Amino acid sequence: MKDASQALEKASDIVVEAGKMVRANLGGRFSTGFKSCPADLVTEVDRRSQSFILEGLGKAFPDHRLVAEEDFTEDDLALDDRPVWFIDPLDGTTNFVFGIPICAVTVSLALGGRPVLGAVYDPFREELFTAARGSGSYLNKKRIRVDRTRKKLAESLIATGFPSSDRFKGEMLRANFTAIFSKAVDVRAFGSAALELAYIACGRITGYWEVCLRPWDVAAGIVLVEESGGRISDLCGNDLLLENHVSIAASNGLIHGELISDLGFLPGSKPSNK
Ligand code: 2AM
Ligand code: CA
Repeated sequence: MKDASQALEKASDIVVEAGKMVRANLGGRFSTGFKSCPADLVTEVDRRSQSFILEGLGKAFPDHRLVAEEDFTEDDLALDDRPVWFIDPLDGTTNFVFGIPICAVTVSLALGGRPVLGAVYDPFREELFTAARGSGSYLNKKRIRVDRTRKKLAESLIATGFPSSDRFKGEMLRANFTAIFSKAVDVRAFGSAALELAYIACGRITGYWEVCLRPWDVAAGIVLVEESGGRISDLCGNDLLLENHVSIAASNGLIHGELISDLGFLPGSKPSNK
């Protein structure tokens, strides 16, 4: 394998190029279909972006596995020791379909179920977020850090997301929304997990959680958050693995315990929204 900084540079070039194509198509005419259910959207732009990324990464890293959102099997997600790139060719597809310019292109390299580097590109703001283990996190090549000034949920801006598939809505509703909404300064749902994690990394939001995501939604963001001094865990505060479905909590580190405790996924916590 080429060294990490070369791999990150290649990944960055690829997401920026793919992102330009995504930007050029926002608000234009493109065909749209659905996957697991009518709310789970995919467009020809997702597929075009994916083809471009697969070709670029495939040429640069012929020995690596490539796992991409629009063309995977559950077996592709089994953890093994081979290097694997997780590819989300358009994160925020629902925003894109509705003409909302909040989307990203993201790729991340993982080893043994642990992401080691990643890039998230927001083509509408021309913001490129990059991180590699041990080398810090960057926004357009400037070092970024989580917001260490906010130490309590009551001072925090929290983000979350809502699953498109009905089968995950029960899991989403286990969260104690009442506790979070009543304590936090405010709550956002931007519709792109990759960008929400990048926003934690650069201090724009303080905490985030979401249930039943996929590895490509979060892999780059995990490195970004951890390399900028933040914390990542599952919804009970345990270490997170990039399994088939990923339920994630992320924060500046300082509010993490309070976020986990108030979310109410810990054994013995009572759901309050039913
Ligand atoms: P996507 O736009 O690439 O599909 C929004 O809350 C977040 O959830 C986005 O990152 C979105 O990624 C992701 N998401 C949407 N549908 C999903 C699904 N069926 N499985 C996993 N993640 C999904
Ligand atoms: Ca996607």
